[in-house]
Amino acid sequence: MSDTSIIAISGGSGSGKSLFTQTLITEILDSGMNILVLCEDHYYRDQSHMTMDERLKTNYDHPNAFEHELLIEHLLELKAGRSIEYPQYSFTTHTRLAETQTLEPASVIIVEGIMLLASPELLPLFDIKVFIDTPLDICLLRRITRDVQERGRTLQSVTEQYESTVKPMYHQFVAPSRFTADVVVTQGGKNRIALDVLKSHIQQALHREN
Ligand code: UZR
Ligand code: MG
Repeated sequence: MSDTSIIAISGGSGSGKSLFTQTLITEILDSGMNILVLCEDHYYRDQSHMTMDERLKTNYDHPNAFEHELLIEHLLELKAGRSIEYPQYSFTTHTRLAETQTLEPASVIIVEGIMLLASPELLPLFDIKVFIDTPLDICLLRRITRDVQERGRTLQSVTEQYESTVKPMYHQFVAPSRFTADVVVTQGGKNRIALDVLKSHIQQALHREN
């Protein structure tokens, strides 16, 4: 399984990375292909040894918040044709759950997350680097809705986090990482042309395997 294609999809929080990835995957799976998606979010460091107060002060928008060493190890394992134990992370307790999910290798792997292209040690692993380029005000609006509905946050906590870490770290790490990308996508999951280009690239990679 040395011909594994790894595609990184990055961009700010709320930029539409997950939607773009899901749209791509759904369309490819419809055509019966075998493809695996990993989310960088699952690799947030476990903080069970900290108090809740300390956990709330963690900067989750910094590359060091992620256990990228483990993500690298997992990508290499999958490339070597071996399964991995995919970590599960809780955004409510800010800790890793005890159970993991066993994931089997696939010839195309999509990884999505905010710091993928801002971490030089990860870059050599990616065959295609995609950056979802969405204006920050749109990211914020999406993030408010999502964090309140899906991640159990209050409007006040979302606003505070946004000002203290999300926005400054976006400018420090995420926005400059755009320049390492092979493809920059505007309009997120609504960009039909970008979806089609990536889809046909993935389908070619899958056909080469067979
Ligand atoms: P996406 N995050 C949390 O709010 N709590 C955690 O325990 C871990 C992460 C947030 C993080 C980042 N930041 O902006 C976002 N803050 O999750 C990344 N503040 O997730 O790319 O899915 O938006
Ligand atoms: Mg997401």
